[in-house]
Amino acid sequence: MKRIFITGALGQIGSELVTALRKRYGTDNVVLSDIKADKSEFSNSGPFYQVDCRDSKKIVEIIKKHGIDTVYHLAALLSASGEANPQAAWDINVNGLYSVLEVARETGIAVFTPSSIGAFGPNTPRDFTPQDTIQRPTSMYGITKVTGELLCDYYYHRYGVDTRGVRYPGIISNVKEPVGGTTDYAVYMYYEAVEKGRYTCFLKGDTYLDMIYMPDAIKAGIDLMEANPERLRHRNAFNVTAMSFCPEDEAAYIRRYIPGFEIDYSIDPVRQALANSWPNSLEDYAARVEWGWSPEYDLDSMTQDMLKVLQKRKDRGRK
Ligand code: NAD
Ligand code: AKB
Repeated sequence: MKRIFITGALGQIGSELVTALRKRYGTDNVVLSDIKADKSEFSNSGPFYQVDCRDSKKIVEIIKKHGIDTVYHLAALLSASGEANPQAAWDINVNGLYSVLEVARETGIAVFTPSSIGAFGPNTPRDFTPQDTIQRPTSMYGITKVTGELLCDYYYHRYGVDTRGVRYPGIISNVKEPVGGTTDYAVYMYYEAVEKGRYTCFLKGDTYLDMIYMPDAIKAGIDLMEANPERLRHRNAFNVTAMSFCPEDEAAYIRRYIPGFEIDYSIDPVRQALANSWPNSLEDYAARVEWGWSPEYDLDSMTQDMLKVLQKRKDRGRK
């Protein structure tokens, strides 16, 4: 039975990963942490620590106290927040990961770290972007993600730390709304479709990006950490994807179920520039071959599920 520690547990991914890991390994075997205080539904339902991921001394204490063997390191600033405050993005994303890797070196725990499609840049091949290719990102977020990928490789090769990770595309979910990302539009569009029947999008209608539905993103994180290490040739920064679409495509799929849905555009130049520098679509062959990655949801099945969940929540709110 694994004993798991999560940093950034109150964020978009953490809020759903916690539930999946607790179901699998038991509530007391999943220890949560975040820099924020826990006012979520997780309060009083298992161990939680309010701690900065850069505080390696405190994290070592927690790891030892709970006999932790695996950390999911999710604490980070996302792309648009990173452009608003590049110094903080470097400090949290790079020094936070460095602190967690040092803890892993000292205590022998395994580390899962998500990279991102943001680790690619304008010189990267845009379509079916290969696993191993040019990475010259132009955003601070991307720079921290490439640095993180290299640091994780280094700690594995130099110190034998069991580092593993994926490059997530934009993640679409319905538990915790995303904050500070570029792909967030794809989540907000579903929320606003159900609430108002219309959405003003901050990316141009023909901006293609890779996306994945949260259940598949969670599955990727858990399956990779449970994979046979002997099969892993890459270990860190596996490309994973489920679908590639643009805002116009998403709107068209929403109209299949909400026929009157309308979209218009008010472009945010910062997030548009970030999106323009990222791939249109990824190739995820290495993840499929090395640990059996395969997503369940495509744009249609994800759209149906998102709208169903959000509509149910809205109807409950009316009662
Ligand atoms: P999020 O912003 O929703 O959550 C991050 C959490 O980290 C927040 O709860 C925040 O309070 C916490 N945090 C921030 N600074 C901290 C610090 N110094 N110490 C401890 N906690 C701190 O992010 P997310 O969407 O859950 O993303 C998690 C990871 O996945 C990040 O590395 C992100 O780059 C990566 N990723 C996310 C997506 C996506 O679409 N959500 C896509 C690709 C990669
Ligand atoms: C963002 O848009 O910043 C994230 C990501 C793709 O890394 N969702």
